Amino acid sequence: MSSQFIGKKSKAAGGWGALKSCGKHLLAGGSPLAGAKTMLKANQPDGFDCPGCAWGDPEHGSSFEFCENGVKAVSWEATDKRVTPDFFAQHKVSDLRQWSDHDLENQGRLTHPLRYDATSDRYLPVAWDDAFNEIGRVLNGFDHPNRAEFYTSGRASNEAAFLYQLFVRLYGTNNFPDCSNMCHEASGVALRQAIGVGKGTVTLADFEQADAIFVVGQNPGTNHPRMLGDLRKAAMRGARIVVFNPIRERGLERFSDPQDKLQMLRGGSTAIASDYLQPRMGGDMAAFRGMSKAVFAADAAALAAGKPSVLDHDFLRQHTAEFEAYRAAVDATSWAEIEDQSGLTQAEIEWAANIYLGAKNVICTWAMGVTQHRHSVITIREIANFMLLRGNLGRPGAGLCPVRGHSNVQGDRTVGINEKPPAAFLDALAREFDFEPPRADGNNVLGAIGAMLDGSAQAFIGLGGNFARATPDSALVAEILGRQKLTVHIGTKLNHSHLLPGAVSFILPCLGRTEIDLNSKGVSQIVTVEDSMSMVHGSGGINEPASLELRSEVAIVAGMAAATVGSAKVDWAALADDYDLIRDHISRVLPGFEDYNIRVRKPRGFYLRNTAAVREWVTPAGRATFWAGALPEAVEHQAARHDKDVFVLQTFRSHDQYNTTVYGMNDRYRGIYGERNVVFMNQADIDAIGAKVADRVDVIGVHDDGRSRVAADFRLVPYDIPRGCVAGYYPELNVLVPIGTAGEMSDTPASKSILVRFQQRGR
Ligand SMILES: Nc1nc2c(c(=O)[nH]1)N[C@H]1C(S)=C(S)[C@@H](COP(=O)(O)OP(=O)(O)OC[C@H]3O[C@@H](n4cnc5c(=O)[nH]c(N)nc54)[C@H](O)[C@@H]3O)O[C@H]1N2
Ligand SMILES: Nc1nc2c(c(=O)[nH]1)N[C@H]1C(S)=C(S)[C@@H](COP(=O)(O)OP(=O)(O)OC[C@H]3O[C@@H](n4cnc5c(=O)[nH]c(N)nc54)[C@H](O)[C@@H]3O)O[C@H]1N2
Ligand SMILES: [Mo]
Repeated sequence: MSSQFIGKKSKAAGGWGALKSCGKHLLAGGSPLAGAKTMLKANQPDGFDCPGCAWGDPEHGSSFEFCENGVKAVSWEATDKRVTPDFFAQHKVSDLRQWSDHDLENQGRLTHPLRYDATSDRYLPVAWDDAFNEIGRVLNGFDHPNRAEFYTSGRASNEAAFLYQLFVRLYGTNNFPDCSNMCHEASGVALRQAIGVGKGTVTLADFEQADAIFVVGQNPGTNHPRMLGDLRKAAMRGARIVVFNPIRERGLERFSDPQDKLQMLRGGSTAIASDYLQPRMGGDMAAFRGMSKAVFAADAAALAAGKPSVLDHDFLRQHTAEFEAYRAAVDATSWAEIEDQSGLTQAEIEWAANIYLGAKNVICTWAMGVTQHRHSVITIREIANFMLLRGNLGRPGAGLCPVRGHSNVQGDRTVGINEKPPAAFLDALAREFDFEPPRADGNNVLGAIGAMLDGSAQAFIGLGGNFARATPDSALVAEILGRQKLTVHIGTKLNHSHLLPGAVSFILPCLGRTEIDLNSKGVSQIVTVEDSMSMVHGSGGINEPASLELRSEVAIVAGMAAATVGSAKVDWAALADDYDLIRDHISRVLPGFEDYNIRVRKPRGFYLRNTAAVREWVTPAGRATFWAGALPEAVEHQAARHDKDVFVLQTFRSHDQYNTTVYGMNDRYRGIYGERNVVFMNQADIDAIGAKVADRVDVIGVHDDGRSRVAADFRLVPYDIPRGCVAGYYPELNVLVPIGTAGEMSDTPASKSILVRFQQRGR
């Protein structure tokens, strides 16, 4: 069996490999000079916001924050390749459905609005107004506005998202399935419960003052490369960086910063993680409970020795609720339970707790390795519990930091993309626009899938994204999208969701972040976005649009809205022609956005006040609140071990992809080349199932809900991962993620804890 796709792992993240890759991607974009110029304007005060990730921008620092994956995201959008009506004349939709994710998007930018023609099975060009009118006609033909689902992917700007939610609420529904339902939903839910605000409490400046940074369930080397620069600086001044990750991720081990010329010349690199713990998947809550237990034990020992307490009693007394209940819950949790569920030893956990105790200021960051499990909400509550013990919240150098994914996913939520909108927001909207918005909760992603499945929803409108590939049970979702009466996709590049047309179906191509957005007076417009650190800033494109037919997301939303709900309450055309007017509305609807138009034009924009960061607690108790529940009875790896053939699978990202966008077939940091159908497995497990390295297997879902799930023809790769745990790439493995097994209280698909077994092919 050939295993040529398994090669060397990069020695360190970043470095010359990253620069080489940048060059390649800038060249692939077409004119290299244009590509490089475009990159120089990314995340600069007078440029565009990088569509890569939601990590914050430094206030001072180099004029061009280098980031390999930022380059890929930008050159993928700023490509010279085009998907014109000719392309669709050549290819039937049913033929295109056989293409890979990579091949579809790699055809280039969509150029014309298109309508599906069932007779020829092709997309044909359509006039914008005809598309809008037809969309309005179908939407207005339903017996209830809840028949339609309005999805948002987190690239949409604040202006587009605000207008979209206004349109949809005027139409009459809160059906806002949103990519964050599959992403950081658990962080929002848990943090609102614990500290009264569903966002992180730190800014980039805090990373300069932290003595210890805990990085949990996150792979920044690939997904937030600019974060590595901040971690490296922290490591170099002696801060401890403690990683919790079942897999040894190269980018967390060593990083060679391309901004550091000397290091690049010497071929050196900086160790990032000072301490690397490998829990079993889903074991983080137990690990944090164990660290709290160790902190309480250290406190008891200190007091017994006549030394001061290691807890921050002033903070606990003044600012928290339920502390004693939490202490009792920790006491009641045994080390045996903790070790079994976390997959770590007491000694390892005590080691990490000692780092916490030795640090004055601690930051804890996390991402999908924490949020995409069944028990994510209580895991994040436990992280908050642990951080509260020593008052690591609301002071410089300390705090909680969920690292967001999409570049404006946080902003979209802020401006109203929310299936459970707060009453105060709806009240403000009602006042500003003089209408009665719907009050009943709408559907999230899983709710929308359920509604499309049982027929209660019959229309899908997507503001960006790739719903059919990003969602769980993707084969099923593909089938139900095709059953809709209306499907509309607003996007920049062709993807599989576009190829599942409903009875009436449109692809509406939009401008990307990098492109100039001119209004009727020839003035270029800016949009705004919010990063993970609650900084809101402007973004204006610099490239000529990919086609003269393209419209901005704002203009497309305005066009659909005018045709559907009319312009009596809102002058959609005027708003689309002057985004300042949209921002004026936002500034009157949302607290914190006063003088929006003035403040977003300042370099780096402005900071949205975060109550928890200044120790104001908007919780029912009026204080930061401990959660005093028990550990889950069993997480997946515990449930799985009763059957030696069952494994827990996590689905993550390779270095060459952006969610469902597959740039290339390599994953250099993990040593995989030219292949994506792989499963990373402990060598002992490969032996135990009687297989060999690079053997071909089918991965079979074993969630017990009567649905059969198979991902066919994957190859086994030995990897440093705990036994019983395996990993592979999203979106190829989404056929295995069950819609019925979701996060408790977050309803997030459990994409990091899927139960599977393996069937060797040809046996
Ligand atoms: N280049 C690039 N950048 C991106 C994206 C992209 O696809 N490509 N996607 C964007 C988006 S939308 C998001 S949400 C973020 C995603 O950023 P990440 O959360 O870093 O994304 P994943 O690749 O899913 O990686 C999850 C990590 O969690 C670990 N993990 C899995 N299960 C567990 C567990 O139970 N416990 C612990 N402690 N760790 C676990 C995995 O080994 C892996 O290292 O990145 C954003 N940025
Ligand atoms: N198994 C598994 N499933 C997952 C995850 C996982 O880790 N494992 N991660 C989940 C997470 S964290 C997320 S955020 C979701 C992501 O889900 P989505 O946000 O739905 O997916 P993306 O792949 O980011 O969307 C890519 C498409 O967006 C369009 N696009 C790109 N730029 C723009 C733009 O500027 N405007 C518009 N209108 N469209 C644009 C392009 O047409 C492109 O094809 O997937 C989730 N699904
Ligand atoms: Mo995400």
